[in-house]
Amino acid sequence: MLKNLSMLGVPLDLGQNRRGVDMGPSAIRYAGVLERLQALGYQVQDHGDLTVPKRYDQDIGEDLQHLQAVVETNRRLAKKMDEMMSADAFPLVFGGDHSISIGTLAGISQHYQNLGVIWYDAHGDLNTAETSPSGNIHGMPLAVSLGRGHDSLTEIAGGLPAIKPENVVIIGARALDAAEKTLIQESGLKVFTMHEVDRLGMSEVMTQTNAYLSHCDGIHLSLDLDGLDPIDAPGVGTPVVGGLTYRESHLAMEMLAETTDITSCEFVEVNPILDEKNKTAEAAVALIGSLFGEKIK
Ligand code: 5AB
Ligand code: MN
Ligand code: MN
Ligand code: MN
Repeated sequence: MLKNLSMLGVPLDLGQNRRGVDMGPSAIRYAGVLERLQALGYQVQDHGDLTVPKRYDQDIGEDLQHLQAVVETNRRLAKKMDEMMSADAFPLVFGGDHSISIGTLAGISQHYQNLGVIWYDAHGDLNTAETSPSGNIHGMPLAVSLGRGHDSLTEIAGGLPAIKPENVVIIGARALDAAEKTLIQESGLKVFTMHEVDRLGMSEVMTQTNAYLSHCDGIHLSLDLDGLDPIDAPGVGTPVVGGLTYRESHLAMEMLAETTDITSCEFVEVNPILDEKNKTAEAAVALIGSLFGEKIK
C-alpha cells in the first residue's frame, strides 16, 4: 500500500432524509483517525472537507430527492479524487451519506482499466428513480456507478459506467429491495449476503473475495457503517438488525491488509446525532487501523 495518504471529508446529508450524517467527517476526525494512521508510519495529507452546497428549495423531488445538490457535490468530488490520484496518494474519504460514492468512483475509475469494488453494506444501493421506495439517492450509488440511473448522475463519470458488474463484490447484504434482487440476478453481481457470511465464515468470504477480484488493477473499498450490526454501529440512518459484528469486520479489514491490494477507500453513513458516545465513528477508525496494517501483537 502507498505510504502517502490523502484524506478528505464529504459532509453531505442530502442523499437521505435524516439530519446529522454531514457531521460524520468531524466525528471520525475526533475519534483520532489522523493520529492512528501517523502511528502506523503513513504520511497523511488532510484535505479538509469538500464544500457542499446548501439544500435548494426547488430541489425536493419525489423520485430523486435533492438531485441538483447531490449532483453538484459529486461533480466536485470526482474532480478532487482525480487530483488526489494524479498526485500518487492513496485516497481515504469520509462521508457523509453513501451517495458520495457516485463521485469517488467517478473520479477514481478514470485511473484504472478494471477497478474492483468491495461494497460492505446492509443494502445493495442498486435502486434507480424508477425502483426506489424512498427517492433517497444514497440508495442508488452502486446502480449509478454501473451506469444505471438518471443521466445527470451517470454522466458524472463522463459517459461510460465507472465500474463493471463483474468487478463488484457486495458483503453483508440483508435488506435488498425486490428490484435490487432482480438486478443482482440479471447482472450477475457477486453478493455475500449474511446467509453466506453465516455459512462460510468471514475468513472464507474474504478469501473468495480476494480471488474473485484478482484480475482487477485497483480495488476500492466502500464501507457503509450500517454493514455492521447496530449493536456495534448504532450511529447510522438506516440500521438493519442481524449484521456483521465488530470482530468479523476487523477480520475482514485484516485480511484485506494482508492479501488484497486496496487502492482507495471510503467510510460512510456515520451519523453522530444518532450515535452513542461516538461509538460508530470509533468503530470506523478502529477498522481503518486494521485496514492500514495495525496488528494486535
Ligand atoms: B445506504 C433503501 N433500499 O433505497 C432505499 O445506507 C435503503 O447507503 C437505502 O445503504 C439505504 O431507500 C442506503 C430502502
Ligand atoms: Mn446501507
Ligand atoms: Mn450504503
Ligand atoms: Mn444508511
